[in-house]
Amino acid sequence: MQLVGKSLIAFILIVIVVILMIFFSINAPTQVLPQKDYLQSFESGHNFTFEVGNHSQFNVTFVPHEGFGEMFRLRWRPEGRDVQETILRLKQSLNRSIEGDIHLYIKTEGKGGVMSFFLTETDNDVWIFYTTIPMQQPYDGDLLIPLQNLSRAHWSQGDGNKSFASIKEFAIEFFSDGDQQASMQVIYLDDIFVSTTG
Ligand SMILES: [Ca+2]
Ligand SMILES: [Ca+2]
Repeated sequence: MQLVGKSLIAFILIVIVVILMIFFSINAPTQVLPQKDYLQSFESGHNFTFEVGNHSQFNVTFVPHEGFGEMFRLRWRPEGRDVQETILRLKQSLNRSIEGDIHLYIKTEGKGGVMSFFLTETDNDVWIFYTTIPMQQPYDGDLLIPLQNLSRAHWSQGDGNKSFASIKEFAIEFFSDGDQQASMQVIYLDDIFVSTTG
């Protein structure tokens, strides 16, 4: 009889726990994920233009990216010794404001060089972010580019005031120079977006 009583109590406790688990799973606060405001997902309209240095060769294809449709595959062969010779720049026209940090997916082999990302205002101020992080060693993931880390490029022609209210172009470039020599490598890009919390 005592055993039956203990089993009953155990059963009732289990029922209570299960009811509580169901209750809290239904009422759990939904996580607020950042929304992706895409600049480029490489799904359609591959509307990039390229600028290429004299000693830079490249080949572009689009390949499957599991869960993300297609991605941009760049085979880059920089043979010169300075920025002007080796640069490979992808540019895309925009007509919009940018109101959050930039994210992009990048996968590299880590064979050197420098990467930069920049936004050009309609007044021709250029705001740029340089990094060697995905270039110095193999990288596979999201790269965050905080808007506040963009600084004015020396070739800017605008009023010098930083404003992202009217952006006419974004660009991503890779180059090799004396300090950060790059060799032939394959780089993948995808999922270029502005994060918003709306
Ligand atoms: Ca994609
Ligand atoms: Ca400006």
